[in-house]
This record gives sequence, C-alpha cells and structure tokens, in this order.
Amino acid sequence: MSLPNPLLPGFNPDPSVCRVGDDYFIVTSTFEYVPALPVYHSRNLVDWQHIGNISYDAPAIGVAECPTNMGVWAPTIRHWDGVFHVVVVVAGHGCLHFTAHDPAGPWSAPQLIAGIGGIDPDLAWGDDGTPYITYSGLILSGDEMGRHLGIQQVKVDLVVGKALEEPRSLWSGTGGIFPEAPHLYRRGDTWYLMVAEGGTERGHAVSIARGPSPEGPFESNPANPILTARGTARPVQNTGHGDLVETDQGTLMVLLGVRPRGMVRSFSALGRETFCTPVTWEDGWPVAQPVELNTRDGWSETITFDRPLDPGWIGIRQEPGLVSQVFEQKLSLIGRGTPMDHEAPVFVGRRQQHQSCTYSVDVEVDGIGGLSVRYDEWTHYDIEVGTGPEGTHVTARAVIPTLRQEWRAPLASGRATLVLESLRPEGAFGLAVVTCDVLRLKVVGEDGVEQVLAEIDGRHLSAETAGSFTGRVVGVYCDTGRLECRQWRYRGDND
Ligand code: 6LW
Repeated sequence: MSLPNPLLPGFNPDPSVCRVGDDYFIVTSTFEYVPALPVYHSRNLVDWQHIGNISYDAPAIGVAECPTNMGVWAPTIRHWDGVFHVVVVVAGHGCLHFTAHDPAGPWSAPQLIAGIGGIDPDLAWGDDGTPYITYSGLILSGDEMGRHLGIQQVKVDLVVGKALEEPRSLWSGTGGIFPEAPHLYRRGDTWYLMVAEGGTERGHAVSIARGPSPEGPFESNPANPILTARGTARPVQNTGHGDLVETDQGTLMVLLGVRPRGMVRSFSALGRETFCTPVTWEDGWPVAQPVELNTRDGWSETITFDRPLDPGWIGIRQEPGLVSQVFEQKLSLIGRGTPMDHEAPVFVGRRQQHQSCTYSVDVEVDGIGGLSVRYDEWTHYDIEVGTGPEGTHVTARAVIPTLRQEWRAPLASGRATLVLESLRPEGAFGLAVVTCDVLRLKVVGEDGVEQVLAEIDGRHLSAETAGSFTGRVVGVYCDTGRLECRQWRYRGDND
C-alpha cells in the first residue's frame, strides 16, 4: 500500500476509522471548534472527502464555554447492526453518544452516557452483543483533576445512556505516561486491546495486549511498543493514537503525527494530522511499519461564496452559521466587539493544510476586521483593516502569550486584498534551521499598492510553542462593524 501521508493534512488529531463494505470513514477531534467532529469518507483510501460534521450545536455538546484545548476530544466511530455510532468525551463534561444511518448526517442529538469519568472512549460489542466502553481514566474535573486511573472499562446501556457497572481496570500499557486512546478488537477468538502511551508529544507510542475476552485478562506484547518515532530522525514524529481497520490489502493503522520542520525538528506548524501505516500479523501480534511521509501534490482553491459554506469551515465555540452569512456571493460577518483575543470571536476559518501556502482574500471592511491565522486567543497573527473618522489603516499584529506587536500603515479604503504567506525559511544557518516557517503579512489596497506589513517567525504558531492539541486555522473575522469577503483564494505546497 502506498497511500498518501498525511492522509488528512492539517488539524486532524485523534483519528478513528471504520469500514462498511467498500466505504471508509474517519472522524477526528475538534476541541473548542464547531462544527465538531468532521467525518471524512473514502472508497480507495487515497481520496478523502469531508462529507459532514457530527454536531453543529455548541451548547448541546458543552463547547460553547469550554476552556481552550478542552471540548471535544478523541472520538471512536464504529458500525453495528446497520447503525453508525460515535462516542466521544467532552473534556470535563462526560461521554456523549451520537448515531446515524448515514455518516454524512444527520447525526442524532448527543446522548450522555452517565458513569464514565475519563477520556478517549472506545465502543465495542462483546460476543453476546453487550456494548463496552473502554476509556482512559484521566480525571479532568473536580478535586482529582489530573489523576490517572489507567485504562478503564464498563458495560453500558446505550439506549438509556448509562454505565451498568463500576469501572474495572485493564492492562494500561508498558508504563509510559498517559495510557490513552484504547481500542478493542476481536480477531478470530482473540481480543486485542491497543492503547497509546508516552504522551501525545515526542514520546508518543502505540502498544498492544491480547486476551480471551473483551474484559481480558490481557497479556502484553513482548515487542511493545509496536509503533513510535521517539528518538528517530523520521520526518513524521509524535506517532500514536492509532485505530485499526481491515482493508482488501491487509490491516491499516490510522494514527496521529506531526511534521516538525527545520534541522532541529522542533516546530510543527500545522499541529497534529492524520497519518496511516500498514500492519502485518506475526504469531498473532500486529507489526506496524514506521510511518512514511508521502505528501500529495500542492493544490489551490478559489471560493466565491455562491453557495452555502462547505463542511470545512469552522468557528470558535460557535458554528459558522451563527457568526456569518452567505448572500449575494459574499461572506458577511457583523462584529460584536470581540477581537481575536476574545475566546469566541466572530470568526470563520479553515484548517491550514500545507507546510507552505498563500491565502489571498478580498475583503471590504466598514469597521474593524481582517484575516487571522490562529492557534488560540493567546496565539494569533492578524492582518486587520480599520475604517473610521480618524482614517483608514491596516494593522499587522502578532500576539503570543504575554507579548504583542503591531505594524500600522495607511490604506486607500476599506476594500483590500489581505495576503498571508507561509514560507519555508531560507538559508542554512540561524533561524532558518530552527523554525518551521515565516509568515509574511501583506495587503493590496484598492489603489493597487502592495505593502508587506510584517514577516514573523512562524514557530510561535506551532503545536509545540502554543502547547496546543489543535492546529493552525486561518479565517476572516470582524471585531466591529461589518466585514464582507468576496473571494477566498488558497494555494498550498508541500515543499
Ligand atoms: C486525547 C489523547 C491524546 O484525548 O491527546 O494523542 C488528547 N492523544 O488521546 C487530546 O487530543
């Protein structure tokens, strides 16, 4: 199998996969972004289409006011008895269960499964059809916040939405920090419990155990971990959080990884992405190949807003439809006095998918608004147009925790093209070997005058510096007044 890797580029962590007939589906985590839980579909494992999202209802899934980096973590998607099921923990809030007959949607409203206290729920059905939720016992609320109970399991009643027993402790990896992402599989007469351990950063790994029943007892694979990039020169690092699927060519593991750039491989601009790797079986144990990088060719897109927003647009704690409107071939945002430092700005954006890329966005601003690349409310670069009695100007802004810098220039009018370029750093020394990219912030005014406003080290907007579970998201925002976007152009390359 020579599949593209990343399989799903950009902010797509914690993938879970299932196959039904010739169709494959992957769901990934979204944290404080809405819609939550993108669903990707493929028939050949090469071409993936974002066919929908599981929930647009931020309050119902506990995301409207969740702390940054909390929210929707690590789903599992499975198909059982003609129905698709997704279980997911909203960090600190509990385990939610969604169902659908068509994974493109509509999905059911979320149902809470009471009695599950951790993260990363897996859903599997025992030999007699009893549903099991197996999860990572990391406590994320209350007095015991941060305590880890290892891998836990309960039988559940999915109809009523509750655990049917006190949690039992299962095999919890080989001793690495944060045993998580458990998935249970039956293969022949044997049950396998696969977990991630080592933390989601450079120590990440996948380990596996096997036993006679979904409850164990489980025997650890002597070859554990079966997958890790720790301590290697591999271009894809942090590999872990895997899920297995049977393909016509054999078993495939779908997992998360990052692409740190530069000689010291420290900074990953795009955050955690979805990768895959083939798995073979020897003596009843899975053997995973190291994850190879196999990027697709670059591509470009132009969005002219002559139809409703596609499922790839995301908002922060509020769905795009609540903060923007598409009409008369424009995307229109009305400000609520919430700049990009706010935890729920008027913003709609898309995941940055290429290591080097250019966004070029035509806007008309009456008030304050612009284009922003963000990790979170503390970590964002903006190109902002401001109109008002004191004149019209454009501001490039870099905000990172506890530091802020602005570059301001006059602008002919509120109509302008805002350009954000992510550039591979040039040179063989200094910054160039350390950072992931340079972000160039530009504007082209209505008078055709182009101004480079700033060139800023991109490492501050990387998963490592931001300490973030998400990834880069680029979008338009409106702080006050109105912003209209007429055309959104993107060109991405994996150089
Ligand atoms: C997720 C955990 C993890 O719940 O990071 O890499 C956490 N794995 O399994 C947030 O994505």
